[in-house]
Amino acid sequence: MPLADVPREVLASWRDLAGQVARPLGGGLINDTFLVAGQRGPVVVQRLHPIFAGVVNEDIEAVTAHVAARGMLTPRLCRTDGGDLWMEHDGRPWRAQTFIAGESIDRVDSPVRAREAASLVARFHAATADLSWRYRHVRAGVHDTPRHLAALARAVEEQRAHRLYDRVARLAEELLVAGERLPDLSSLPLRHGHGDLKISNVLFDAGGRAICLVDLDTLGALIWPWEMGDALRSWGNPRGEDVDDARLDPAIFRAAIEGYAGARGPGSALSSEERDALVPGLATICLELAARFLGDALCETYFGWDAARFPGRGEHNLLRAQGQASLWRSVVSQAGQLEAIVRGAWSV
Ligand code: GN1
Ligand code: MG
Repeated sequence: MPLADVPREVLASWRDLAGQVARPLGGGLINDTFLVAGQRGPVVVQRLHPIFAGVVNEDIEAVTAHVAARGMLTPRLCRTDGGDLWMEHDGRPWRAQTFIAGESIDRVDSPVRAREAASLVARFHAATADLSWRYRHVRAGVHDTPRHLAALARAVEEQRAHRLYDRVARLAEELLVAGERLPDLSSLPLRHGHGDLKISNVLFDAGGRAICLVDLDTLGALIWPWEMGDALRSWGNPRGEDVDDARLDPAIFRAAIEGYAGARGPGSALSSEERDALVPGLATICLELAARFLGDALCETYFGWDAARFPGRGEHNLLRAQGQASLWRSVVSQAGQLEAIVRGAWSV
């Protein structure tokens, strides 16, 4: 259950926040997020979802300190009065971060927007290319697609009495069959990445410039096609995640790729193997997220949902799964054209 308020014992850990007013903030599906009117300005306070251990904040501190030193705008952790990066309350980690005023959007409304986001991400990747850091919080199997597909197969096997079973099982069969032909990208190098570059995690200023990345719990070492595939499945889908019929817009895709290639800069070159894996990686991420939503349509334990619009968590996640599955079909059917865009962007 999302929390409605920040417990007073939590706020008491920061002198600046003690006794101040908190209000819920943002549309993330995982953590509970609040904006607190600190005495020295607004601060974002979050209770982390159980999948994240408090030690993830050491990773956030290392990466944000590194990119801030290179002149990038980024949220920074606010240490508690005791000097810690987070505190524990009722067995759950809480933390405070500086608030950056900016606009968070759920859907990309134009190619220009995608170009902007991509250019910021390219600068972030360039800024972290020389960071030497071993991540303390490693979420095993984040993009282990076979593992996510196996979890879906298990849910279908175990939840035959579920009210949505027939609709879930039909789509699951299609995804599981496609999942038998996944590309093998295991030889590609790991790079520092954000890990969850959906468009709502990119803040824009009033003039439409992308100014910083937020939602940093997924920072980690991952292959570039997962990082950018996850970005593009969000940015390239102007209809968003709450529709049953999405498609990948090639004009937005092109703008993002060209924006990224143009801003990446020297000294952090990508190999042709990494670039060639981008479109297969994008298709795989769409399939994977479809499988994750679909499994949760039966299990009803993980993704947040909108009780005002759906009768249950299962119904919302089934719709999301249908949306990501249609996006995956759209990517597969346009793969040749998308691959040509990637080749073109790096050949100029
Ligand atoms: C979740 O928490 P949020 O909204 O940033 C999820 C991502 C999914 C995304 C789909 C830790 O992200 O993997 O791509 O929903 N985060 C986690 O909207 O599972
Ligand atoms: Mg996230």
